[in-house]
Amino acid sequence: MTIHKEEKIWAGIVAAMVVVFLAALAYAAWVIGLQVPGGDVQMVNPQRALEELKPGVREVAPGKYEVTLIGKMWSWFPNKIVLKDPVEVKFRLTSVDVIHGFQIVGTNVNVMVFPGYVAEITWRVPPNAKGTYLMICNEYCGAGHQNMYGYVIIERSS
Ligand SMILES: [Cu+2]
Repeated sequence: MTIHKEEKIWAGIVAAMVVVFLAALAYAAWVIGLQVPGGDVQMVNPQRALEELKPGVREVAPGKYEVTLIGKMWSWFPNKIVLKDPVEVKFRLTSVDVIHGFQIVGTNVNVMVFPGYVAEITWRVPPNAKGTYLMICNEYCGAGHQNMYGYVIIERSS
C-alpha cells in the first residue's frame, strides 16, 4: 500500500487544523477566561422569587451596580432602571412563570431567563452609552409578549 503525496498533504492540513482548534480552545479557556455556564448557578423557588430576590437597583460601589430583575408574564420588575454614571452593571434575573429572554436593545446584554434559576450577566457599560435604552423580552412567552418591555436610562454627570 502506498500513501500518495496528496494524502500526506491533506493529513498534514487536518492535523494542523486540530492543533489550531485546540490552541484556540486553550486560549479561550485560560487566557480570556471563557467558561460554559453552569456549576454555581443559584436556584430559587419561582413562587417565592419576588420576596427572596428583592428586585431593584443597588449601587454596590461608585459606578458599579447590581440589578435584580424578575420576569413575569408580561412585564419586567422593575421595568424602569435608572443608572447614574454606570461603569459595570451586574444583572441577576429570574422568572416566576415561563421562560423569558432579557435583552437590552443595541447592547450585548442578552440572556435567557428560566424559572427556578438565577441568570447572571455583567455589562461593562461603554463610556459613551447615554440616554434611554429599550429592554425587551425576546423569548415568546404568551399572548402579551409584545407588551413585555421596559427602559434602562443612563444618566451622565459630565
Ligand atoms: Cu417574556
